[in-house]
Amino acid sequence: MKEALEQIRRTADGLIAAAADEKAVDELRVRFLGKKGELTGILKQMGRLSAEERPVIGALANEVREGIDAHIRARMKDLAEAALTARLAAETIDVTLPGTQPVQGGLHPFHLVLSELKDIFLGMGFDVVEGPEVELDHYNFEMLNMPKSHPARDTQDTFYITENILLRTQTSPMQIRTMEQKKAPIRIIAPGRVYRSDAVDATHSPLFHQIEGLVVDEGITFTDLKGTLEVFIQKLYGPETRVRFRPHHFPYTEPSAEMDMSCFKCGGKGCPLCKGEGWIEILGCGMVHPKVLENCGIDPERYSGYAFGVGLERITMMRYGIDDMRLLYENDLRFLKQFN
Ligand code: 2NM
Repeated sequence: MKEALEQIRRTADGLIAAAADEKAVDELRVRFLGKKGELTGILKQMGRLSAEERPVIGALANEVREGIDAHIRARMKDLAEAALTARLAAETIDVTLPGTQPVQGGLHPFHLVLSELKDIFLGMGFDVVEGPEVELDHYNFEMLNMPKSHPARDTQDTFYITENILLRTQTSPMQIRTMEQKKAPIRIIAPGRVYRSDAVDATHSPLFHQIEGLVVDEGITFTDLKGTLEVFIQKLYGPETRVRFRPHHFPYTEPSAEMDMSCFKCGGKGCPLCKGEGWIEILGCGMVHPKVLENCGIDPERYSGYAFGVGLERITMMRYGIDDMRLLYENDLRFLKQFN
């Protein structure tokens, strides 16, 4: 029996030392120390021993049990430590690895050109005013010398909400509101969204953007208009750019004109972009009609003013050589990424 106990001790020690993980060690605990284990099996046979042998074998059996138990605990501890060390090694963070670059956004070409344009006019002493896109017929048409019979008021061209409320077709209602409130002197630009009932194509959209300018003071003449707009275009497109004015008609200005700029592509020689003309139409302008000043409570005998309107789509497309306006609305990242 003594030999059997020694045998159990040797076998157990060998197996415990070789166990690969905590689960294997636990299985050995059951096999050697459990209720139906090998050691218990030996102890059950103690009854057969003589009175002299029993305490000796009993003591040895206890020693073997404690030895195996201590060995199991020590092995468990080692395996747990090894597992933790392995896990820490596997989960180590390499702080020297390059980080993930967050996707960098950028400004829409409209915003880039509008900021430049605002800077130019702020530099010349203009203020920027903004106002409602849903307007009264009164401000959008009536006050601008476009009576009920005027063709621009056709429901074919204008989005009406009710008979008297509509989506503004230009930003001039803001010029009217400003003249009504501030009288004179005034130097403002009014940028913003405007709406017309147009079908979408390469040069039209029912929603587009306009910037209108207005100057009202004593002694303002057409030369002020010409000088200011020439400086504006040269700051936006380069100092070599030339401008010319052609007579035109608007109900709210008299005289009225359209301004062309020398083609930024060929410099005025004539090319496919300017259709061989050397000139590109860029904006509408004129001296504020005396009736419009009067409508706003400004005395046209004392004050005069000039106004202009320019399409943000048009100047943005020319600034960057964009040939289809739809690109500006589709928000395709492959397009937008080219501006940052
Ligand atoms: C344009 C062309 C010419 C214009 C006129 C006014 C106001 F309110 F003073 F009468 N605001 N904007 C104007 C003049 C707008 O857009 C092509």
